[in-house]
Amino acid sequence: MKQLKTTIEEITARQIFDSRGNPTVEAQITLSDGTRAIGCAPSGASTGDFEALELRDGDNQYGGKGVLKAVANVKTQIAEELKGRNAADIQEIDSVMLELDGTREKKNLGANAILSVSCACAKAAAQSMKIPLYRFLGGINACALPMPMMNILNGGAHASNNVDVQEFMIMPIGAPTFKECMRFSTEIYHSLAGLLKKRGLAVSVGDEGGFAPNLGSDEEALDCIVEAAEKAGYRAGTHFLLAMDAAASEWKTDKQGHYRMPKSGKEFTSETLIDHWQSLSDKYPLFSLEDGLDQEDWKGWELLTKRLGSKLQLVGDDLFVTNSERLKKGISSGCGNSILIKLNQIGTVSETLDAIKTAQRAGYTTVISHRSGETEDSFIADLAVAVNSGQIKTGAPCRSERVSKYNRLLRIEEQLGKAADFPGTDYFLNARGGKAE
Ligand code: 2PG
Ligand code: MG
Repeated sequence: MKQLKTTIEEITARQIFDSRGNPTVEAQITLSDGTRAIGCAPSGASTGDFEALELRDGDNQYGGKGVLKAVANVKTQIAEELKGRNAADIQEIDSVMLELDGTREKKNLGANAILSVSCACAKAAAQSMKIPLYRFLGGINACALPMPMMNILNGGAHASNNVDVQEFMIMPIGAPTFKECMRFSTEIYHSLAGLLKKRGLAVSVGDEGGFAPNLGSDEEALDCIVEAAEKAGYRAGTHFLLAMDAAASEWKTDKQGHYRMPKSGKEFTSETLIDHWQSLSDKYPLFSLEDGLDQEDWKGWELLTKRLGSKLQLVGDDLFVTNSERLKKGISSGCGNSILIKLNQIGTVSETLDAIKTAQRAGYTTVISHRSGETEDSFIADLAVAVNSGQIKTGAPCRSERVSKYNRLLRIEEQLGKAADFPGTDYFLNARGGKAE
């Protein structure tokens, strides 16, 4: 093989820790020109059943959550196969690892091992070429800053309060720039803290940095946000829209199409849950609903999309798991109109790009996302700009593993200068038939 500046000279890995204090994999690539870069695997709590496998040691250390086997796989099998190859050829790098693993779920090497190497190669190649990561991944057309979906109130599997919906988010669509998005959102976030405190409610935060108070209902959560925003000078439906991730796969029971919320004990069928979402979207300026139904409730998703698809962005997270095959099934049966993109659900950069391409071709929106267990790696910020996704979900403006992505986007916006593009108010108000209010 020809020796290039981006030829891989050395690959190593180590066990580091994520934002929940659980072990995760960090891979390190050294190129022949001396460039060195790392890639870190994130980790979910409300994971979809069809995600690629996160390899855990399952022994008596770290409650079985150690990743030393995955680390060893990077240092031995993966390193042996990849040394001497071109790190800039991500498709080739990924396909070599896929072949080496040989399973659909990536269960031999572990998706955490494979992804950390895939990301580290992309970062090393960009660094060696002296271009930003978003430019390496997306080329000269990479210029759109994403609208943040900022998760300011946490529940579900991400918090130990009594709230069943996992994420209540704000989208500051009235902001003209990404920088202004951060101002709108942080002002609302701090106002929410003040409102909760005044009501004697907890202001401790959940896994993604949003507050995690005990509340009586979904409506109460949304009311708190709307009121706090008003106090800060922002109007729902004008300055910001609302978004929710129900993570309803966590509510499924043994009976198909039957749901029980684990905390409140409230029960629903697919139809009555859709009625619930409809009534919330009638009452509040809701733009986006993620995982409103379970990952196996395809019939329910069809109905949900028929009933609310023209009004709401219906995001498939556990439903699609960043998997082009599952996404194609959803597209052909009319399930959802948007996909959540999480690199570690599928396990390689190139398969992630493929899922994004499949979605964009079908007119599905893409929301680039973090995991609830994150590291300081800000790869997804660059990815969002690279594919002009237009939306990013990366938690509250609190906790450094969340803020590192927002801060990276601030730097990118500044770097792009006049070339920075931003899907502003009109796009979001018109996207769902102008029915935001
Ligand atoms: C989600 C994510 C991220 P987790 O459900 O969308 O917010 O949570 O990483 O726990 O799957
Ligand atoms: Mg989700």
